[in-house]
Amino acid sequence: MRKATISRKTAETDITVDINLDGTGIYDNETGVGFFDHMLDQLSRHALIDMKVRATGDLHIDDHHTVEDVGIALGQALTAAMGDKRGIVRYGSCHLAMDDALVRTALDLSARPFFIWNVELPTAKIGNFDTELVREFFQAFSTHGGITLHIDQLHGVNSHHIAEAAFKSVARALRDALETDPRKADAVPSTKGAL
Ligand SMILES: [Mn+2]
Repeated sequence: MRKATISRKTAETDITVDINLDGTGIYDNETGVGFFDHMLDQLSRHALIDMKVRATGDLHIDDHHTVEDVGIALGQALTAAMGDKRGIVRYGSCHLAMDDALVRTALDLSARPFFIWNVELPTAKIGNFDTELVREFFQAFSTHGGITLHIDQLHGVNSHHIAEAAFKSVARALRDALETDPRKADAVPSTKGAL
């Protein structure tokens, strides 16, 4: 089983993340930011990654540090759980439709963080949630997960749908990339021999 637990404490946030990449999408996420919990649940459920997140952050300031730092911790957990990446498919992509929203993700579990975010959320808020934090989360997750991550919005008018489609799209792409390649389960998927 590819599992990891990461605890990360700063003056701004105190976070514990528990993941199992070989799970079934069982989730239990409490960050104090309701919409963000809803998004983490999507990530877990559609990537089939068991995920437990507990975060206590300086929400009296705003949600920024909490969302960004969960992205950092989840990325670190992904890196730790993947280990040497032996046998994984490595690449994943997904066109994810959700009502008006259509979001495409293409990713490479390359250990070379690169982040493209071509998404415009039309409103500044979803409920109390600052929509700009969706980008901050994925930037942190890409950096610390060592993911080449391209997220492009093809359609969409509703911010909740676009954000949720982005999380689900990343989840499905991640699920595919993390699968074991049945034709090459014994090797690291790179001509370099290491990732
Ligand atoms: Mn929703």
